Order: sequence, then structure tokens, then C-alpha cells
Amino acid sequence: MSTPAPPPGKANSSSDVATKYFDEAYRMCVHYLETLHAEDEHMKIVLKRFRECNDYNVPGGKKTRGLTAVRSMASFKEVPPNDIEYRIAGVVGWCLEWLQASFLVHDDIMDNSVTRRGKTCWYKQEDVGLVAVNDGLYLQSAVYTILRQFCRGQTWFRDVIDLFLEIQSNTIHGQALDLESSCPKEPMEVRLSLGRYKTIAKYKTSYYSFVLPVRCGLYMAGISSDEIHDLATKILLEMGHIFQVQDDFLDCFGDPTVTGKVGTDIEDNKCTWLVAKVLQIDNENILQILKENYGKSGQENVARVKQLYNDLSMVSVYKTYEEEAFDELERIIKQQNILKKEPFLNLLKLIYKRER
Ligand code: GPP
Ligand code: MG
Ligand code: MG
Ligand code: MG
Repeated sequence: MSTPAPPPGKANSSSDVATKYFDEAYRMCVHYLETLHAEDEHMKIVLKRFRECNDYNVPGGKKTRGLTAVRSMASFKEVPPNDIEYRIAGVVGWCLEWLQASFLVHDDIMDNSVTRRGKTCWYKQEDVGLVAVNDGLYLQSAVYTILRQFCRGQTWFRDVIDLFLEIQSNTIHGQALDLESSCPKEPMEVRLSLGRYKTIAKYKTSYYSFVLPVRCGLYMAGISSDEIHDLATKILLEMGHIFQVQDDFLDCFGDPTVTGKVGTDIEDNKCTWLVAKVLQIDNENILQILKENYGKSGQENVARVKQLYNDLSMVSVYKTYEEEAFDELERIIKQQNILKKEPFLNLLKLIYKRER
């Protein structure tokens, strides 16, 4: 792929009509959430807490998932969407952002992370702590509260709700495998294999980050054919895989001032693309170094693993992988004649050589 990555924020440019509707929909959703149980005086303190929780955790990301739902709806429709269709797609887009926020709040606790989107993780805030578990559950319930309030009358309502529920379950299964794989009860060669990695990335990331936004867009555009949804899923799972490989690379080699998060994968004993690639090399010395240092929180252990990655030129191995994987997926998208190519190519471009 030869197109350079768009500068951060370009996808959010004000000339983008999807962005305009999308930004407007956030306040509408929050406003509705704040009416829930507001008639009971005692709930005031809870509504205040949830307002802070929403504003801290939902809107501060890249918004790729939410905007992808709106853009997909617009590109798959035969005729340009009207105001109402854009607004309602904006609401569905925000539901993706609420789902993402709920996952991130919980993921940061499980991964013992410190920063997220350039700020202290929600659970690390002095007055939050483990109450963040309930806040994360609230964020997840908000997805369905919003969908039921604003989308119930739509022909695609049932399909979209079903898809959210199915993919939420997939993600929880993926997160469980991610966590099981960081537990030393299985041998390192088994739990950190490339095969295991592929399953983790597919379930914990690809479904909710790529399949869900685009398939919501298809449903909102009135497209429900199995053939189309199946091929879209196949392509989007590949895209999600590349995205998680990038996430793992950035965890170790990214700039935290750009990614907004400090990596913890080595300390956390995670099954990442980097460690799985290294373990593919059949070498006793490499295995020994990893056994002594991987999954340990000491600075010297983490530094030893990073040194091993450098000795094995993992930056260059990654760059070659990224280039080839993008080229291959671009070829697959262009080769088929069932799906509109442009929305898929645009999404692929959006993550090409991403640094955050
Ligand atoms: C990415 O993992 C996957 C998720 C954030 C999904 C979490 C799912 C739950 C059910 C809680 P990651 O830990 O690599 O992400 P990051 O690098 O952003 O912390
Ligand atoms: Mg995680
Ligand atoms: Mg994490
Ligand atoms: Mg990560």
C-alpha cells in the first residue's frame, strides 16, 4: 500500500458530514441517560457520578468505531441519507463508543494499566478505585438503554441489537483467552503461540472494532443479505488482526505521548504478536531469555525482553509484516465484486501505518 497514513484528526475534519452529525448525537444520548431515575431525589448523586464517568471515558478517543458506523451507512445506501438517517446512525455510532468505553475501563483494571487516552485510567483516579467495575457495567448497559430509546422503531433494530449482543459475548470470550494466556499454568510455547494469538486478536478486538461498526452500517443502509454480511465479516476480521498487531507493536515501541497509554504487555505476560513471532524461532537461548524475563515486572526484566526484540530486529520484521498484510488485504478487497470496495479501502487507509 503506498498511501501515507492520514494525520491524526484528519478523519474528524469538519468537512466530513458524518462527523458533524456524530458530534451532535453525543449530547442527545447523555441528556437522555441523565433523565433515568431522575425523579428520585436520592439518585441525584448517582446521576452526577455517571455524568462524570461518561464524559471522562466515552468521548476522548479517536472515535474510529463510531464514525465508521455512520460513514458505512452513508456509503452503502443507494441514495444519500437524510438528516434523520444521519442522526440515528450517529446514535448507533455512539453506542459503539459506549461499548468501547466499558471494555476499556474494565481492560485497564485487568491489565493494571496506568494511562489511557493521555489521562489517568478511570480506576486509578483517587476517588474511583474498584467502583470502576460498576461504572464499566453502567457504560455497557448504556449501550442498550440508548439503542432502545432512539432506535426501537427502525426496521433494523432487532438485527442491530442481536449483533451488539453477539459481539459483546465474542469480546468477553476473547478477553478471557487473553487473560488465561497470560497465566503461567500452560507452557510458554503453548500459551504464547501464533495460533493462540490469532484467536485472541479475532475475539477480543476484531469483532467489536471492525465487524460491528461496518455491519451496523450495512443494516442501517437496509442491507441484510447473508452473503454480503459474511464476506464483510471475513475482510473485517483480517483488518482487525492487523489492527491488533499494530496495537501490540505500539505497546512496546510506540510513543506514549502519541498513543496516550503506557505499555504493560511484557510485564503482564501477554500473548502478543511480538512474543509469538519471537517464539516461532526454534532457539533454546531465546526461550531461556524469555522464561527468565517475560511476565516479570522488574525494569531490568522488561529491558532484557526489549533488548531481545531489538537483537532480533523486530521493528523491521513488523514493518515488513505491516506492508505485506496491507497489500494482501487491499488485493482481496479489490478482487471481489460483492461488496462496495471504497468503504473497506477507506477504513484500511485509516489504520495504515497508524501511530496511535
Ligand atoms: C484490546 O486489548 C482489547 C480490548 C480492550 C477488549 C477488552 C474486552 C473486555 C471484555 C474488557 P489490549 O489490552 O491490548 O488493549 P489496550 O492496548 O488498549 O489496553
Ligand atoms: Mg487487555
Ligand atoms: Mg489493555
Ligand atoms: Mg494493547
